Amino acid sequence: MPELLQKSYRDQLVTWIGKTCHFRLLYKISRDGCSAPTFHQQCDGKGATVTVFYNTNKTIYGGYLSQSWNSAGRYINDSKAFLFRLQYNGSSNPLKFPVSDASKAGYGNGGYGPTFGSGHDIQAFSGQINCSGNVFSLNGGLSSGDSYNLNGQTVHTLANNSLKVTDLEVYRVIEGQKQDSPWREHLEWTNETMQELKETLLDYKPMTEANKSAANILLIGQTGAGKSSFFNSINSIFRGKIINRAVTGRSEHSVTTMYRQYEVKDYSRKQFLNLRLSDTCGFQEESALNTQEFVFILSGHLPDCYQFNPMVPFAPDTLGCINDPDLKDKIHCVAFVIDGSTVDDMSDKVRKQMKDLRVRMNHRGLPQVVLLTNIDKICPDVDNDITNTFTSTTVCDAVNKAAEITGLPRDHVLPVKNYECERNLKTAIDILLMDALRQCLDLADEYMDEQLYRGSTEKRKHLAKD
Ligand SMILES: Nc1nc2c(ncn2[C@@H]2O[C@H](COP(=O)(O)OP(=O)(O)O)[C@@H](O)[C@H]2O)c(=O)[nH]1
Ligand SMILES: [Mg+2]
Repeated sequence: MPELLQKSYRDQLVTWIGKTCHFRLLYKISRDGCSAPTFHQQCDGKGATVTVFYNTNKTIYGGYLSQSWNSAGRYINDSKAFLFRLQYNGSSNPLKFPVSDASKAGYGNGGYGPTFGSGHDIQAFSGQINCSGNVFSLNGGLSSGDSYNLNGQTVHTLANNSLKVTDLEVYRVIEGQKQDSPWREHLEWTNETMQELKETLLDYKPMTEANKSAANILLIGQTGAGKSSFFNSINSIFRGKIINRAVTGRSEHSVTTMYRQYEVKDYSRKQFLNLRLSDTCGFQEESALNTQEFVFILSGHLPDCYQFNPMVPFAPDTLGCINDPDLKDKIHCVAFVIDGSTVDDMSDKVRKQMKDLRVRMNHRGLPQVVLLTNIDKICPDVDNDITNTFTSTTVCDAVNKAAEITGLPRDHVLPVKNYECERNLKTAIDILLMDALRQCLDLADEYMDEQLYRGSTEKRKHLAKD
């Protein structure tokens, strides 16, 4: 059964109450039955409430108490209480009536429903009322001006002098903005979370047996999607301030023309993290990324700082080629970097390129994620405050779209916001970025584990044969 109190009336009540708050339905007679015990069971001791009557004349009226309801037969002292009318005979017509005798603002009686004022200004009902048709003929009473100042209005203009209602709702008034339920579970947006993530990444050690190894994460995607920015953002977090090591920017052609394996240094511990982020040239409309070159990257043949040359693709006899790469040289996780603001109009050509690459990766059992960037650009709420990421339906839609395009499961699509023009680091941005990186490392570890296991069983088979 839907809540009847519409947005504009909620906003009006918030204005009258005078502080940021929202409402949670506690009791509704069409849903819970119209009975005094039920009302008290669900509403006593819950703090501030609004009670709203919807009568058959389409007039909406009621009362606000900043103090809890009780069943003790006691008046409720409340200087902030008021009665109100929101709608009269079907038209919006808001009026507020402040309490004039605060000591009798409400009346808590176990045998009564919601009751306001001595006399009483509004007594909803006593005992139990059955519904006839859709109408509850409440057996209470209206008597204007006992403990509230009606400013010249009467029970007729407040409520058509009618307690024949289609519904009556009691809402709890909760301070602060409403938190919509998130579309994905997420970490808390606190400094502690940020510190914990930082330490997890600092303490990270990959599963390879080689001593000086690191997890290799390859960033691929369209030019301008935010690959270099992602590396810069991660680097900035561990640097403690915003810096731009990898060249970023939008241009016709990819700014990055070199294969770079970036290490991340932590400046507080003065050590490198055990991970490398590999930045490639972006794939573009005109020149499809050479698939063979891509496979060389995955298998660890390309040296750091290799300069791509579209005229002469990389080959095993290219100077600097790593000839016999082992697990530590290979890529352990691939992150497709996708611009969240253009995910809707990604060309068929780019989609096809991605699909082709995915075939190669799947063949190797290589884990893949999507880093969905620019989420600040698609949703003003997120732009204002990154902690809105997982309640933003726009971001949720973009995540779904990216999952559909890539064929990856939705929970492998990780929304991030890169640092681009900020002057200072921000906790929530850090959390989103580091959590995405942590998930890449988890997948990289799984892959390495699998490869090591395969390697050792093959070795054993080999030994058995000898
Ligand atoms: N607003 C916003 N801008 C971004 C984000 N990520 C990257 N950019 C900007 O997009 C442009 C291209 O990014 P870049 O990292 O060079 O893309 P690359 O070609 O994939 O390396 C730069 O001007 C960045 O500042 C993001 O999450 N939000
Ligand atoms: Mg780049």
